[in-house]
Parts: sequence; structure tokens; C-alpha cells
Amino acid sequence: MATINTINNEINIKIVYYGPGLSGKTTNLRYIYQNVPQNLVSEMISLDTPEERTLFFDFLPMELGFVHGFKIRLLLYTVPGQTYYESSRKLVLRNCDGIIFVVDSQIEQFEANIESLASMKDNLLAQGVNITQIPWIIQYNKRDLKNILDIPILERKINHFGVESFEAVAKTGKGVFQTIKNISKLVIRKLE
Ligand SMILES: Nc1nc2c(ncn2[C@@H]2O[C@H](COP(=O)(O)OP(=O)(O)OP(=O)(O)O)[C@@H](O)[C@H]2O)c(=O)[nH]1
Ligand SMILES: [Mg+2]
Repeated sequence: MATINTINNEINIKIVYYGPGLSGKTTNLRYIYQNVPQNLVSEMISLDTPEERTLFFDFLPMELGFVHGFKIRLLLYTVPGQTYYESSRKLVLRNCDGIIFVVDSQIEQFEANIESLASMKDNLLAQGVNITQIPWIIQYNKRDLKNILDIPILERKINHFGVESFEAVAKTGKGVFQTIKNISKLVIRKLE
């Protein structure tokens, strides 16, 4: 849940990038870290394996600006996508205000996306949160590759809840800021 500090008028919003292994969650965060003015981001923390697979989480705090006189700070996290890190995902997901579900658009990753979305739903429910109660959006990533599913198919098979969705190529930054902008909007609207 967002922490609101009325003494110095600051609001911290926790956003989690969720999705299957190698879908591009860390790549999103890295692109933001490297392309946002330095005065707006703190150091990015990555707890990962020697192969750069996320082991526990990545963390990046970022200033968003002012809304109604409150300074908004986004606390961006990624979960580890590999299936055996379920307990880490549960912990990272705790008390989040919004989620970006990063889909790997490749045909052979289709089932991994479905399983990951099911785990997100279950992990939220275990915390007493129904997936329909929390702001979340979908990012269809890796749109630069050839072996990918068309968007209408992904929408029909994955986006059963009809949430907002965006295409991205996180590796080059396409769609990365659009995604973060839109989840922030949803979360802030809910806070208001
Ligand atoms: N072609 C292409 N490759 C991408 C894209 N986004 C990420 N990748 C690559 O996919 C691989 C995995 O990206 P990561 O960001 O580490 O994936 P992750 O979701 O954090 O993976 P886990 O930490 O294991 O859950 C890396 O080699 C990235 O460079 C994209 O849009 N297009
Ligand atoms: Mg990662």
C-alpha cells in the first residue's frame, strides 16, 4: 500500500514488474535507470545470479514529480521469473500498489505467460487481494522478434480481464516509458 508522509508531503508508490523468466522485466528497469535524468533516480539494486537472472528482485526508486502538492516517488521492483522462486515473488508482491505484467510475446513462451499470470493471481489472493481490485496492466514485450504471436491472439488468450495493454521492445526502450506512465496514472487515480 502507498505510504503517505504528510509531514514532508511525499507519497511512495510500489510498482512490481511480474512475468515469466526472461520476459524482460529487468531490461525494463535497466532502460529506465539509464535513460532518466540522474537527479530523478537513485542507484539501481539488482540481486541476481552470475548469468544476470534475477535471484530475489531488482529495485529502482524514481521521482515522478508533484501531484496535488505531494512529491510522488515510484519504488520499482521486479520479481524473479524462474518458476522455483515462488516464495521470493510472494514477498516482492506484498503491499504493491500496481503491477506491470510483462508478457514474452514469443510463441514458445505462451504457456509460461499463462502460468505466470495464474501465479500472480494466486499470490495476490493469498494476500487477500483480488486481481480485479488492484491496478495492473500488460506489456507485450519482445515485439522485435520474428516468432511472436499477434496482438489480437495475445489479447484474447491472456487479457481475460480487459486491462490496458502496451507493446514494447524493452531492449531498445520502445514502450518502456509508456508502460510506466500508464500504470502510474492508474495507481494515482485510485489514490485520489
Ligand atoms: N529481442 C529482445 N530481447 C529482449 C527484449 N527485452 C529483453 N530481452 C532480452 O531477454 C533476456 C532476458 O531479459 P531480462 O530482462 O533479464 O528478463 P527477466 O524477465 O528479468 O528474467 P528473470 O530475471 O529470470 O525473471 C535478455 O537477454 C534481454 O536482453 C526485447 O524486447 N527484445
Ligand atoms: Mg530479472
